[in-house]
Amino acid sequence: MRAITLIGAPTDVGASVLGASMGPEAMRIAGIAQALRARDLKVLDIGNLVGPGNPQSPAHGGFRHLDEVVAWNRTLYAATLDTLAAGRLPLMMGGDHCLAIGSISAVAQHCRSRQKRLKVLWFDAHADSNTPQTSPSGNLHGMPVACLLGHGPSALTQLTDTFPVLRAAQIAMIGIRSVDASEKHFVNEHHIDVYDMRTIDEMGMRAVMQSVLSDVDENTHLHLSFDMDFLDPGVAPGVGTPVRGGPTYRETQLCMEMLADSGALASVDLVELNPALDIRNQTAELAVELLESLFGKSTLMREPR
Ligand code: 6HN
Ligand code: MN
Ligand code: MN
Ligand code: MN
Repeated sequence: MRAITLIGAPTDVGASVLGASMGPEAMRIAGIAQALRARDLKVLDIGNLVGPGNPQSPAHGGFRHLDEVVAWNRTLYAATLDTLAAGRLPLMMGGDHCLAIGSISAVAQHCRSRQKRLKVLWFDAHADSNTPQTSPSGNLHGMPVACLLGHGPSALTQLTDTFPVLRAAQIAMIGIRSVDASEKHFVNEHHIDVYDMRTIDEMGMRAVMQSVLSDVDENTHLHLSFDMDFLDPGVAPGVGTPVRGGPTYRETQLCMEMLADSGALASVDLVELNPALDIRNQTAELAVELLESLFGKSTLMREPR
């Protein structure tokens, strides 16, 4: 039986809009642990990590709340590494997307020690590729991809001793539709594999996912970094930075089902859920449904021919 650890990371220090800090509790209320147990997973909820509050200060030197973001990511880094060392799958319940720096730094460290090939899938409306020099907001949840690729404050790019944490070829972005000019430059300069909404419209989600997963083999550790604003805000209103024109409920479920079929999924971030903006916890309930599919729940009547 697969074992999974739920790690609550209740913070919104990386964002402007407050409320992502309530994400973990909303996921619990939506029944995350019970739903995953019904998938035949051994589930341990270790509760919430503890970290600094949100000082709500303006940007200094191009970013906001750097000390707080570093503190949260250090703690998350340690919890994620411990979980992986225990042979369990870490499911980080955010919290805003700055937390992916800590979780993915730990996953990368683990993969290096086990000689596993790490591939990160970034499901998001945004490219999260700003640096303190380019960010329009100073919000660190808009910078994790750049940090992981070695661009950003050293306290975040060097949580682990390997620098940079990721090479651009190890990441694929899906669902992108809101990109700052500087991010477009960054993504193209680094030749990151991007499946933006135009590409999804033209290729269809099935072909996109086949392409995304085409290089996954038995030695691949697949990390899913899932920002809830990936989905169209019509189905997922409970997010701080909604962008219309996102994937539908079924397109997103297909992504999760195809990820489950890959058999390579080994760690997950579920971030940017904002219960303060949600309607009757529907976005948290949606997140739980997506995770059920990610862990093998299927609507197929029988095995495909
Ligand atoms: N997220 N590109 C914008 C910024 O402020 O850098 C938006 C970032 C959103 C980040 O949703 O994880
Ligand atoms: Mn994001
Ligand atoms: Mn986003
Ligand atoms: Mn670079």
